[in-house]
Parts: sequence; structure tokens; C-alpha cells
Amino acid sequence: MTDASMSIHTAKVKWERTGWCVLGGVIPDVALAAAQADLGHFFPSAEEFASDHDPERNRPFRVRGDAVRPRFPFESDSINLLAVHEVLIDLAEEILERRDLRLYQGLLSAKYSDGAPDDEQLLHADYGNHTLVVPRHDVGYEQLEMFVYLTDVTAETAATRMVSLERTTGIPVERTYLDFEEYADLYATEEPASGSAGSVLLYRPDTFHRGVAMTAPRSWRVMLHVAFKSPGTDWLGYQSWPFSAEGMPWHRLVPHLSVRQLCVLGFPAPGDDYWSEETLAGVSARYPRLDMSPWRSAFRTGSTEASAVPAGERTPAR
Ligand SMILES: O=C(O)CCC(=O)C(=O)O
Ligand SMILES: [Fe+2]
Repeated sequence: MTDASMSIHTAKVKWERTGWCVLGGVIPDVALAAAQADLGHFFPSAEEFASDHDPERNRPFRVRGDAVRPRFPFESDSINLLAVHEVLIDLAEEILERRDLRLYQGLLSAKYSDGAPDDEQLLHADYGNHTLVVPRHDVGYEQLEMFVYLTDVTAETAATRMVSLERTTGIPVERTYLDFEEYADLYATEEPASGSAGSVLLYRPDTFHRGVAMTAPRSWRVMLHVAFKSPGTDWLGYQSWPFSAEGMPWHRLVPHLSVRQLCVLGFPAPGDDYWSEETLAGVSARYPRLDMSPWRSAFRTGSTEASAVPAGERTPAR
């Protein structure tokens, strides 16, 4: 299991050296319980799946393990709030050494045993679909992927298998999938990213890893996938939030978010040049329950929020 006492500093050192680590006890109990309570809106429970209580509902999970992957903003306030939880932003800021990060991915996945498909993935690096170019390891250019564990994750309940970056430095950059036979030696060194519910797996998009089949019967594994990056990096991404901004989940969520959380989702920070009398009035009309006072007062006084980034620093740090 995870070392729940591992400090963020130790996690960062391991993340930099090996490309991944699991940090235990990250999610506060109340936030975890609230998110878990809503999982039934999205997925059959382990027991419902195993007993085939509702074959129609189970069918997609029997055909393809990744067939159902709900995306942020979810039809669950608790899971939306978890995706932008301050503890995840704190962690991402520590690891990426920036205070102006963007959340660029939010999705839920569930995996089952008892007749679910054989989910043995090839070892792969995620940057194939997280960047248009190739990763660069300097502050301002890095990406941080997280799996937030909503169930206990063990080697038997399909903990993602990870290979240390130290072992993969010689792999050509254009090769993001590794053949089972050609790279059998690397497959032999993979380690399960085990951790109890509320733990978070942190990994870099060039860390080789793979999903595996569940071996424990009548079990499930549910994770929230989130990823962070610096602003001004248009080549990095996965999802776009404005695409979902007409829906009720977004409108319900916005008034509950802090300035910091809204900025992580791409809202212009207080003091940003975007804000004018007209845009302040328009955004207030669009989100009548959002307290716009931080944006209004920054506009009146010409100041920027503590969390906001001065205009001159919006490009990646060099
Ligand atoms: O399901 C897993 O354990 C791994 C999934 C994965 O590799 C991914 O989402 O990039
Ligand atoms: Fe992956």
C-alpha cells in the first residue's frame, strides 16, 4: 500500500526521478465520501456488476473497459468539486512549481472483474494524446497527470503498472507504445501503483505505464483522472471546458468555486486585461449567483489578485 506519511517533498523527488509516485491520504474524508456516494449515477457497483443485476447497464463495461468515461463537468456536484479540490491544486502547484496552473483533463473511469474484458494494455506513454509535440522538462512546460483513487486500488484490483523513467531513457521519443515481446525486460520491472481510496497517483506524460485486468472477483476500481499544465501552452491539452459551459452541471458548479478554482479552469484572473465594465456586467448576468466582487474590486483598484499572474508572465517560464 501507499506510504501515507510520504511528504509532498518526497513525492516530488520521486516524481522527478522515477516519473511517478502514489501519495496516500490526500483527499479529505468528507470530500471522498461525498464523491463515492455519487458513483452510482455513473457506474454499476461492483456487486451490481457481478450479479448482473441490470444486464443492459452492464453491457458497455462488458464490451470495452473504457466505453463509459464521463467527463468534467459531471452530473455530480461532489465529483466536480473534487476535480478542482484545493488539495489537488496545492499538490499540482508544488510539483509543477507554478501558481497559475490550468486543469486540462477531468474524467471518470471504472473497471470491473466478473466477465469484464481483458484489459491488458501495452506499456505506453500518454503524451501521444496530451501534447501536439513532445514533453519538455522545465518549469512552465511540464504536465502533471493524476489518478484520484475513489476505491482501494491494489495489485489485484488493477493498480496501474508503472515503469521507472530511469529505465526508459533510451526509448526513441516517437515510440509511445511498447511491444510485449520486444520490451519484455521492461514489462518484468513494472510496479503496481497501489493505494487506498483517497490516494493520488502522480505521473508524468512520458512515464511508461499500462492498465491491467482485475484479478480480484466481485471488485471494481474507480478513478478520477485529472491533469494540470501551465498557461500559455496551447500544444498541451485533452479537453476544453467552454464546450460544456452551456450545460446545467457547469452552471450549478460555478457559484461554488473560489477565484483560484475558476482560474484553474481558465477564467481570466481578477486584474486581467479581459475585464471591463462591460465584461464584468456580462459575466455577472451569465452567472447571477457568482460573487463577482474580487473581479470588480481588482478592476476598480487596478490591482491583480494574489493568485493572478501579471500579464508579462503569461508565457511559460524559461
Ligand atoms: O486504467 C489504467 O490503469 C491505466 C489507464 C491509462 O493508462 C490512461 O488512462 O492513460
Ligand atoms: Fe495511459
